[in-house]
Amino acid sequence: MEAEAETLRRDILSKLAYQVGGRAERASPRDWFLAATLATRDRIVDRWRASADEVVAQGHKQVCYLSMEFLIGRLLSDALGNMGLTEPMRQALEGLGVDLEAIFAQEPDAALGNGGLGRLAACFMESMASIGIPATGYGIRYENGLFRQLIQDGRQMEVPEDWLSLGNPWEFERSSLTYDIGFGGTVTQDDGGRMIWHPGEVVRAIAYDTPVVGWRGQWVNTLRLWSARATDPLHLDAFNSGDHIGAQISRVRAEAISRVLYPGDETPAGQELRLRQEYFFASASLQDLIRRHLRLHGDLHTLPEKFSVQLNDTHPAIGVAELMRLLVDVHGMDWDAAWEISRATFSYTNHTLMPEALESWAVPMMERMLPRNMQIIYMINARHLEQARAGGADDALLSAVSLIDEYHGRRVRMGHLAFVGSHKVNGVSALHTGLMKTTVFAELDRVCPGRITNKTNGITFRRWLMRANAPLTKLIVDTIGPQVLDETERLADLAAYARDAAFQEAFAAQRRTAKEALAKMVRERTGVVLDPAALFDVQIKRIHEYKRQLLNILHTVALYNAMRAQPTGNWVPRAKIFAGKAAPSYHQAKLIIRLANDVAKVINSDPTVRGLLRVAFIPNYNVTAAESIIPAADLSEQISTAGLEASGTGNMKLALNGALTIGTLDGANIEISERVGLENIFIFGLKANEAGPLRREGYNARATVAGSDELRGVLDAIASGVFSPEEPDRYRGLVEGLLAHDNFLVTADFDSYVATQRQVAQRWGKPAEWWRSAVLNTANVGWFSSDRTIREYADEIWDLPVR
Ligand code: GPQ
Repeated sequence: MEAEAETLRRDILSKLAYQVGGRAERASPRDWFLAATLATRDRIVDRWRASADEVVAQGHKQVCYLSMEFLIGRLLSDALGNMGLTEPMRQALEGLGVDLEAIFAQEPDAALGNGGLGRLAACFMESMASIGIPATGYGIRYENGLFRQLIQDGRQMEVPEDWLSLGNPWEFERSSLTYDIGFGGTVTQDDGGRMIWHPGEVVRAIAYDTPVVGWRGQWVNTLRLWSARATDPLHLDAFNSGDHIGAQISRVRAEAISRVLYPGDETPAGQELRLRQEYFFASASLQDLIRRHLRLHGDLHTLPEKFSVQLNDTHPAIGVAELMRLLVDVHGMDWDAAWEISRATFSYTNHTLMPEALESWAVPMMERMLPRNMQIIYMINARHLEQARAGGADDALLSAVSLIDEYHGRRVRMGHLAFVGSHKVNGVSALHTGLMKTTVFAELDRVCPGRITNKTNGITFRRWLMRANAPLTKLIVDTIGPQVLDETERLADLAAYARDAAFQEAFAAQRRTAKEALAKMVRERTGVVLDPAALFDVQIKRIHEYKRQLLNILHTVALYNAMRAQPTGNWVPRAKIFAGKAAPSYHQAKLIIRLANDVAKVINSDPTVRGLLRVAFIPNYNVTAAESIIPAADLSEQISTAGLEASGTGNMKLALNGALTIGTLDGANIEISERVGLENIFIFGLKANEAGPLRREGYNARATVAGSDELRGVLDAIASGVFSPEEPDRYRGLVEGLLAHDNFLVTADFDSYVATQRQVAQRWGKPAEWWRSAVLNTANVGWFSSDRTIREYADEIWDLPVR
């Protein structure tokens, strides 16, 4: 260890001098971060090469994970932890008078994703490296990731995040690894009948590689992100004749492709850019796949034996048509062979059933932007429909399974394209997969039976327990031994200590420390003072109507009303903690953020409830913030309308860290409840088989409200301006909307939610019972490791032996 720290120290100084160009006496924390990261990266690179060499030597099958989003967050602490270098690095920096935690804090949070879908991709990358599955994550190197959220006067403001502005020490630019991506133009046929596409515009994709090191540093995979460049960046004539901006127009147009994560798609221009992004990264990744396969194995007919391509949602689904184009048009394969190879290579993960989130592209736009791919889609569809008809499908069934939606102005259904082009299609929790078979993909399931399979999501315990919560990890290791670090199912051994008073005390003490740290962070960021002894009631996730932050706010107001009516009652002190971003164009979600902040302002300044109730909205929720909030949460809010949350993964992180869940029987909550036991989780509300029909048939909120004094009191307070005295009507529309069409059944579940929250408070009042349940949560969620999820993908989808 000492020797390791000493070599690290020397390497850091050398990096500082020769790569960062700094001097130890004058180095800024940022300089130290760069030098320390470069020294760490060197140690990963050797194993990276060894992993790559082994793949070549052994001819291993490999995974390509195609995802528009990789919400990776900070990497240094993760890489050091997996390499077993955290302590040597701490010592090395100490010897230089530098604090490791301060260096960690220098790293920008790489937010190349929006939420759960992107974070899942990041957890999967880490698990594949940890298990030793050869894999490449393919995505886009956005110059600006997810926006930074500011809360100003209670409202969300978005400012661009520039994670690359000070350089990214993790990545390697591969300037010679480039592919040309065409757009527009025309299609002709040559004498031999081959189709030739003459694009009207060509954009170049350049690879940037980041190593992804697994647990114990045994295996290293690659995250390969594409950046867009113009092939002809400057029209020199125009520039020299004075048109300095016009001369660069093609560069600006090309580079827009990798400029921002999820550009607004409200406008036709926005939709076009989004489709350009999707095709750009799918085409570059598949061209790279073909090059790699040919180099290693020579013959494209063996592609599915050597590579599996996982489509993370429909964002890369255009890849189905693109691989056909590459195989047939570029590599001269016949259609049927190409189709068989393509389908055996692809599989598709669906992450939502919500109709507005299912992608479809207008046929005229596709024809204009991707004329050859559109022809191929027609060809795929013709054969698919022919097969379905031969299997006995009638016209109604044919129109339901067609890749073209003829009812909404001719659109390509990307979910259908992904489904038809894949050999397996998976949902992300048992409930979600079941609903896929009875709702969105019911007809496709009839026509292509046996394709749908479940793969319940998971999370990497390295980041979400070992790194985010080192003190709890230490307690666990001290109690049940270090094997748990390698076999997460061993957590079950903790169950024996659930009633042990000394263990409970240690568990609670650890949590107390985490809560003090969070209280400090909340105070610094919001000015709100939280009492670490209060019950920390936490809802952290994207702000979305179906996730029902509104229901939580209504409960907050109900508590406030009740406390004010009876200030000397026997109340459990609570801190309601919210965090999350709303899509910039999602007005209703932004209004909910504003309401949470307005409610916080009034409650936090009311002396009647001081010491009883506090509300905080933590701005700019991201992976880094999650790492400090999760270890401090007592109660985890997972309260989506049943049937609408595909899985959830925050629910797993919070339970793993010992929070009790209050939740609906939705997504993975169901599987969590089966594992932790119904006595250790608070389940409430309508079930999916009740909520679904109610939403479809039309639910009458007014009748419910008329029957609940408590709910009426809450809605009246909000509608009449109690929380917006400077603008009393601010939330009148919101409340009236809820009464007129409560799409997400907030009012329907209100009474049940409030009653269940009372049970939460009662349990909190009996610490021995609360901590027993908390320990049993940690003990029983070992199955939700993304290592388990990835092993299931490897076994049942990728046909890939796990070593
Ligand atoms: N999810 Cl469709 C996203 O984060 N973004 C999306 O665009 C879609 C889904 C989430 C989903 O809402 C969660 O329930 C899942 O746990 C998560 O994907 C990962 O599967």
